[in-house]
Amino acid sequence: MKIYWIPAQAPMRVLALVKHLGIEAELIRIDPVAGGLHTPEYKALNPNKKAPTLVDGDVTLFESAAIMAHLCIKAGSDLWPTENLTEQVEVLRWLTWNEGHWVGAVGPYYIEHIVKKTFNMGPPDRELLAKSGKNCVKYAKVLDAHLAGRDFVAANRLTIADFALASMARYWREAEMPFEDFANITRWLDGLEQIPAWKNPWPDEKAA
Ligand SMILES: N[C@@H](CCC(=O)N[C@@H](CS)C(=O)NCC(=O)O)C(=O)O
Repeated sequence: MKIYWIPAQAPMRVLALVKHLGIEAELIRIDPVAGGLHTPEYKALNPNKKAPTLVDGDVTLFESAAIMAHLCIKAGSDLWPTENLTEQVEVLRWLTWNEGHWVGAVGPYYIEHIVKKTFNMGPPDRELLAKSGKNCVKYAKVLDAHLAGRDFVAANRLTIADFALASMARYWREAEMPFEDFANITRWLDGLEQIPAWKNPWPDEKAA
């Protein structure tokens, strides 16, 4: 099994899961700055020219949520529930909410503060961020209310929905996301940091 990754939040979710479940995979780091996502070979695997991508025998997948589900099924892990379909629908709801709302809410902060720093793309656009607060707060209210009395997003235990929703939000302090009034979100994020594979999702240097 091969997993193509770059040091960014969507591949990070998948790498954390690989580590957490102890899955054997060849982890292939791509250099996006050197055009690694735009080669004909890579585009044949992922026409979006994004990471992550998984190749497992005849199966080639893009989209981190689908890749995480595939990995759980392979490893027999209920981080993607396959026995209890009510739980599966609950996880699916939050994965969908993530792509439909949450990524758009926290994404500007993540991109301006974290992506730009990682890839030497200059300072954050503070004008853009000033316009992003309202949308971020709108959806943070939804998530914070849901997390009241809960340690995890779905099914009362760790699922791939937690890794999906937390992958940008975990940087909330350095990315200046307006979460000060959302104690349930910050408690949930701090709780996830206790999971070793989440705290350090990246492959060892020699494997990277
Ligand atoms: N919804 C996709 C997002 C994939 C995505 O946007 N990947 C980013 C990294 S987080 C990427 O490859 N960016 C490189 C680029 O746009 O050049 C997923 O979950 O896999």
